Amino acid sequence: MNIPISEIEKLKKAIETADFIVLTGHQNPDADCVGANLGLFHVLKEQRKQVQIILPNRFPDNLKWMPSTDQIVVYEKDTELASQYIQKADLIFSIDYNHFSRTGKMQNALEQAKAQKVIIDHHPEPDIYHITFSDTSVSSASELVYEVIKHLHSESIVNIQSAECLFAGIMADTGCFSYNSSKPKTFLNVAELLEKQINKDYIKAKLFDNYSIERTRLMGYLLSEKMVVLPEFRTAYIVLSEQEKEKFGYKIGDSEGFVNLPLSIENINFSVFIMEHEGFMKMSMRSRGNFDVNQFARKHFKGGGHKNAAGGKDFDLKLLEVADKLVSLLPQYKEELLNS
Ligand SMILES: [Mn+2]
Repeated sequence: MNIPISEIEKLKKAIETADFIVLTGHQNPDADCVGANLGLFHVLKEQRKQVQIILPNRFPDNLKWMPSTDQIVVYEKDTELASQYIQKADLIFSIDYNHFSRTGKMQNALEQAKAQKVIIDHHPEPDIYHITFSDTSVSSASELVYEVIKHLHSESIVNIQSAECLFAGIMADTGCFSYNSSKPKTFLNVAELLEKQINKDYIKAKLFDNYSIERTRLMGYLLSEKMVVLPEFRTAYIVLSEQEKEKFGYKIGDSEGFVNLPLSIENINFSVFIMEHEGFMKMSMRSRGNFDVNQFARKHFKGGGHKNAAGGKDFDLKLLEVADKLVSLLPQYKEELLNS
């Protein structure tokens, strides 16, 4: 794991001298993002630091159980207050994202802030920060935060609240330890978090067995009526319209995980989920093996992410046109898709 000691020394000093610290996450924060932020938050609190988490927009309801989520400020909701905190901060962390543009409307405020800026992230090609912890091979931002904390202090400073949040982040970003989790180190770290007496089964249930009836019915509908499988490209995709979202009482976060479903089909290496979302088309992509969806999303759909998990968007095309564009691109990747 890439934890440069020089960066640890810089961060140690920066935390010591900072009077006010702001932690931030990306737009549409997920469990890893919220868990990593809170994991660090609880440790900094333990050190009696003044610290505030600011997220660009609201996080899914099934993360509310994490200790101290009630203290998170949402920029979209409390813009004035959030801006004041950002201006006042001596130290700002970018956690689980690689560029301020990933924070939506918060971007400007962050760019103009006078604070020293630290990144702790596992996405490729991070922007330039004062202090950098970037490792694409790590399971999750939460695990990277845990490693940074251990290098700054020792694991003894991690309290149960912090451990619960970090564990949740790792569990979520690895799909319950099914991907991004082949390294023994991840399991060693998880073992240490379990030593803190966290309730693993409770966290698993909160993250994965906490869906609404509507979401479960929507999933059934998408799989039976909407999934298009293209065996010749080892690809499958699903499109979801605004109208269908309404019909199934869609709530923010409901589509979380849908993109993974087609990958459970034998020989499917590439899965895409396309959804109408607030006037544009939002895409999620997943792949198995060598097919690089980060490159694919960057090149064709104004997006990016990781090699096997990425997102994209389109502001011009209609829902079915995005699907057509996707299908039209597949022949040039045929070789890669078949050998992925
Ligand atoms: Mn993450």
